[in-house]
Amino acid sequence: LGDKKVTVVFVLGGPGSGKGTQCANIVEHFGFTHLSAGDLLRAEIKSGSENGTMIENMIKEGKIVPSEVTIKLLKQAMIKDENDRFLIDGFPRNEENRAAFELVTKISPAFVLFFNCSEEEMEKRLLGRNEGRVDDNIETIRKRFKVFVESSLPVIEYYRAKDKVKEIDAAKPIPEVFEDVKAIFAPYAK
Ligand code: UP5
Ligand code: MG
Repeated sequence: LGDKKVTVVFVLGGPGSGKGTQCANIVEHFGFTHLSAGDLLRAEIKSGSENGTMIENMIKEGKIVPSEVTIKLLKQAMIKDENDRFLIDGFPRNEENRAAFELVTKISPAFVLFFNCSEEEMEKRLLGRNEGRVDDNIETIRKRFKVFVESSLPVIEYYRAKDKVKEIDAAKPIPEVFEDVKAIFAPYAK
């Protein structure tokens, strides 16, 4: 990012584990900027970009969009924002995402916040969300779970081996999960 020095926290966890919900709380209490990779990709579809159709098809199938597309959006968002603390939500989702982000941005995360939740609970939440997301149907949800286990969990294991993972029991009610999140972010209080 040129001269800009930033603090980045990767917020990871399965589909429906509560990443977006808790990021909103962290923004409010700790002054981070929330960058949801999924939200950036959905905005890219809406903007009518040339990649829009490709991105939409991949999201419908629960597949991981090519790194260069996602990284470009994340990088642009970090450059544009005056803040120097970012929550990157839902990225990196596979080993290739992780390695490419590091190579392109030279950023390594301060830590990884991992929301651990059972598939049974996540499925219930996603089916109840009702925000009209094209991937919140049972067929796509099952594909998302499979991609999470096969491609995204290894990224969490990579950071765990580096002692960078802070794991949270995300099956609890929202306020209780946030109590645990707050304890982790205490050193970042402004
Ligand atoms: N809820 C939240 N917390 C709760 C709690 N503790 N108890 C009870 N209910 C709770 O929450 C989901 C729902 O559960 C909400 O209704 C909420 O009120 C409730 P939310 O906070 O939205 O969960 P979140 O983890 O953010 O779920 P999301 O569906 O956004 O996760 P995904 O990781 O599946 O979605 P994302 O938007 O990150 O990615 C979507 C797709 O984009 C991917 O499948 C992929 O195709 C593509 N993508 C890429 O290709 N590359 C990327 O880098 C990122 C995305
Ligand atoms: Mg989300």
